[in-house]
Amino acid sequence: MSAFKFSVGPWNVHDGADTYGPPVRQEVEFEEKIKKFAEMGFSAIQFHDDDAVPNLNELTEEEIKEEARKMKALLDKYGLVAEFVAPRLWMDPHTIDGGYMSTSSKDREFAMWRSYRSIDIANELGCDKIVLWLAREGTLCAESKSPVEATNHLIDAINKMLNYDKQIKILIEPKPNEPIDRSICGTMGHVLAVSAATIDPSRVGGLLESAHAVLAGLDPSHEIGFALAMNKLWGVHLNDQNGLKFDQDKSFGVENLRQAFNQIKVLKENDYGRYGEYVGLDVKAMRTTVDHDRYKHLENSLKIVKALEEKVARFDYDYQKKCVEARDYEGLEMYVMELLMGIK
Ligand code: XLS
Ligand code: MG
Repeated sequence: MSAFKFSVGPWNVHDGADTYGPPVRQEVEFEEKIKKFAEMGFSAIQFHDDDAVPNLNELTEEEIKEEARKMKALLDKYGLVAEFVAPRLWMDPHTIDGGYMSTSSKDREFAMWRSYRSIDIANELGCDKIVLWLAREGTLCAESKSPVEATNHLIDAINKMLNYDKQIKILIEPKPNEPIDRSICGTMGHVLAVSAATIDPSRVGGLLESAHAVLAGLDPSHEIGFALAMNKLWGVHLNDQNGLKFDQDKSFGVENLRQAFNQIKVLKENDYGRYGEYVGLDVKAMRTTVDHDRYKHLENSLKIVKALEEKVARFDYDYQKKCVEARDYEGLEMYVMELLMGIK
């Protein structure tokens, strides 16, 4: 039994196309995906605005709300809820050079239109969280934008969202690079500084994705811990990453089990989820995965989270204390390794 409630995004089951090659699996219908997610034990769905309302650029504001209501009915059918809505600005031809930080005022207006629509969709879906993964917010050519202006554009954009809806909460999902070269908001520290600079810091927090922290050269459990200490950890995307390369979104724990253990440990020690927060997965199947295994990476990630929850429950805090008192960190480290290897 897990202490957590789990969430997943429909993009976590995908056709396997990447920058270098075409699809390798059949796409599955949205309804089939969420039916399977419910069977697997997920209780919430993460949405991009256009996952919830496809082709929303072509629709009026009323039509968008109407479509979102249909999506809500579909979620109800499977006993699922929406965790958040994220404007998918990086995919749009209007925001090739970013949205909120674009040098074009037209693009910035478009980014706000999509953000307001995301808030409308969230309201129809019955959730109060907007996630900003700031994929193209930063520079490809360092001299093309002022980092000062770009940061202020982001703060302005968040203030406008906070004004548009007095209940909505904004969760920034930091990432240091990719697809952008130099991001403006790369770590939890950046997120909290931006939060503090907005008109209502109490409604601006963070969502930590493990792989993004690794890409910033940081340990995800420390990023999680830092945000928890500030009461700003409102979401997590657990996954894994093999070093500093493209964002891999590997199954949770498959590259660095000790680091994965410490993420679960810090979440459990601090009773993460007590305000209804979800443990989200953001994992990709390998390109070689065959059609009928398309959910395996999700099943494996859930299994690993739950197995690590058990390891945390068995963690011997008395022994840890003794080791710390004796400064026997070699002993403590070996104890953790033995626990993870199943020797203890
Ligand atoms: C991509 C991001 C994305 C967000 C939601 O790297 O993690 O999946 O979680 O927009
Ligand atoms: Mg993510």
